[in-house]
Amino acid sequence: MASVRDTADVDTTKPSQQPCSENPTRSKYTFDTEEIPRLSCKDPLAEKLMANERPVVLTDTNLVTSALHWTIPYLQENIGSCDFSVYSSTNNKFKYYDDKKIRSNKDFIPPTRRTEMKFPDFVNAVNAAAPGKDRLYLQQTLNDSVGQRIVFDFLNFNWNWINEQQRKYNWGPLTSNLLLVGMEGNITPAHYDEQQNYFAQIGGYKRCILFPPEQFECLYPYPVHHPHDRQSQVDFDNPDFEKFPKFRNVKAVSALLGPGDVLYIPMYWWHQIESVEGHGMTISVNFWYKGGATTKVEYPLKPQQKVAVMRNIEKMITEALNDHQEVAPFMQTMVLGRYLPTNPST
Ligand code: QVW
Ligand code: ZN
Repeated sequence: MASVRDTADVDTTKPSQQPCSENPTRSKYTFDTEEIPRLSCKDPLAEKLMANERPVVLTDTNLVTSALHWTIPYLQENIGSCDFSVYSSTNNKFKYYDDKKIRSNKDFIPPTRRTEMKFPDFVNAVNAAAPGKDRLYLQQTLNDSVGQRIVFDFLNFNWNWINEQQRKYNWGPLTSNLLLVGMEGNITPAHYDEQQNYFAQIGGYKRCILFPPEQFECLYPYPVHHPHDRQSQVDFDNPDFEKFPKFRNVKAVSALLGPGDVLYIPMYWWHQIESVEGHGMTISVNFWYKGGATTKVEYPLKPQQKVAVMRNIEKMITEALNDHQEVAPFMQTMVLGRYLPTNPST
């Protein structure tokens, strides 16, 4: 359903900061959105934002300058004949699920299918795509089995800069670089990761919508044992406000990423990432790092630390009871009439 804001006037008095103009629809969603600052990585404000685990778009890191000549034909020519993980979806959403958690959730139907294919086969399948047909999204960890030209470009990423960030913010090791090649219109729905992320855009444009960890209650993540753990249960296109009333209170920050831009997605920050239509396929590489070890705990805990504590307690209860069905009544017994009124609706 169209909202009033869909037709909201765009302020034309200020020059647009955006590298490309999306269609006039300012927000197709039910919530308000503020722009994430776009700054030089040398700007003290950018450093302050990162030190405080706030998102920021860095425009001049040169992190992936060595890869800005990557196009679909260039990758096809040079990436080699190794297999790539490609997800297919019957709609535009690619909601992540944990294979390991399907066993104990027998009635779970995966919303996407994963296949392994060579890069040229992926390109052919993309070219054969049509309305009503499956969409595809390549999501493959970069490893040394790719062609030598790609390895060369990878080695010429601005490791100096990113290693310096890792040291400055006391992060753990780099765990992986995921290569993401997506069709226009593909959406990775809202979720949070338990890693720090420098998200680098190489080709095409992505709209990144973020929410801070304190909006946990408004975003209704699936139970920890569910294959969709860490994902929001809310369908942003058609939110069920009866089931998820606090989704009315969410407030987002967002950024439009173009080639060369790097978005810092702090650990535990919710993010939904959308490949913008009308600008071709999207190519991105992320840099996932383990969070820093907490040396001295200070109170009150930060919202993201509380999320971590909740996850651990939820896991302990689920494991101790050894039956998902028992978790809700157990937690009710623990709190109702003790920490909360007996009738949860009062
Ligand atoms: C996207 C993301 C990525 C989002 C997908 C990783 C599988 C992340 O980098 O570009 O579609 O969520 O954290
Ligand atoms: Zn993510």
